[in-house]
Amino acid sequence: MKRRTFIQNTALGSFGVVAGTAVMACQEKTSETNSKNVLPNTNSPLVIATWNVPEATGKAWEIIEKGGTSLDAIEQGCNVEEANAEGQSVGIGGLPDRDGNVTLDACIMDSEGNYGAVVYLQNIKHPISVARKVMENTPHVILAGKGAEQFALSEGFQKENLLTEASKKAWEEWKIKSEYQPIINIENHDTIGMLAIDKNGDISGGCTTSGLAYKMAGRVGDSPIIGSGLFIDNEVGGATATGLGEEVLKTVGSFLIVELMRQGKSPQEACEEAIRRIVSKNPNHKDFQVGYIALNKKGETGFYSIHKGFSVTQFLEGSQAQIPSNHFLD
Ligand code: SD4
Repeated sequence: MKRRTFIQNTALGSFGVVAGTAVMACQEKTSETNSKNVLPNTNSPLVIATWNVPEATGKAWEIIEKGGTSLDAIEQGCNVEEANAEGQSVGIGGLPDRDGNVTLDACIMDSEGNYGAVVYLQNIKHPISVARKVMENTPHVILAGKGAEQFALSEGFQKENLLTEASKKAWEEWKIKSEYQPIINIENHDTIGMLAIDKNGDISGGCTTSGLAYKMAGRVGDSPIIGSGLFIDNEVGGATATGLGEEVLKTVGSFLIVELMRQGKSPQEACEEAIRRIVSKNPNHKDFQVGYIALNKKGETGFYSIHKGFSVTQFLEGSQAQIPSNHFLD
């Protein structure tokens, strides 16, 4: 999967929806708020993920189709992108922080409300799997840094160098250009946030990322933080985020979306409201991007971003995807 430009929001973008094997895209934009659900109400299993990730989403769908759990689907789906050395926002090949260290954040949440996360994990390419082990094998929910790495090694994960030649080169070029200033709004994004409903109707979700490229050492974004990068409530639905994590954290975006759905909003309406919340609180929103996806218990889905350029991949039975006419704010 090639890296895509996200934050440079004036670039030509498209909303792509992948359903089954059919890929569709749309560059239409309207200024009206879309209040209806624009993706199929399936009432059946599905997988939806941020960005154009048919391999990762397809892997998750394969597990769901065979009757596997949404939790296994999420983990194994995310693993696909984490192992892809060409993807520079997730797992191996992720762009490093400004000191040249690749540090990974991830979390996973199941239908029973269990949650596990790792933050600032180095040298292990599958943070989502380590997050699952934190959830299942420890009394804690988050492990960070060295402790997370030691735990991963004790669970049998292999230590490896995650900085690929391509990412090292990109970092070296960035150093010359930026003179070590953390320029937060120029980075590209491809964080994988994934939500799935299995044949039992149970919802799980995951989020995995190398975070903002060239971030300050020690910086943690929204992706591994419950309620911000991801939230699941099996009675209601789930939501996950991509984009400038600081803005998602400040508005606890994924939790907000799930709570709005609990109050009766559709996933689409809830995503739009969460984006408006960010925009209304931040006059600089022209300079950054945030995108959300959500699904509810009925299998309705929604997605929305501040700017165009965001895309979504969805797998469900058959290939009946509808293209939204308004899935970004400006
Ligand atoms: C972060 N939200 O660390 C992540 C970055 C991201 O696609 O979404 N990249 O802030």
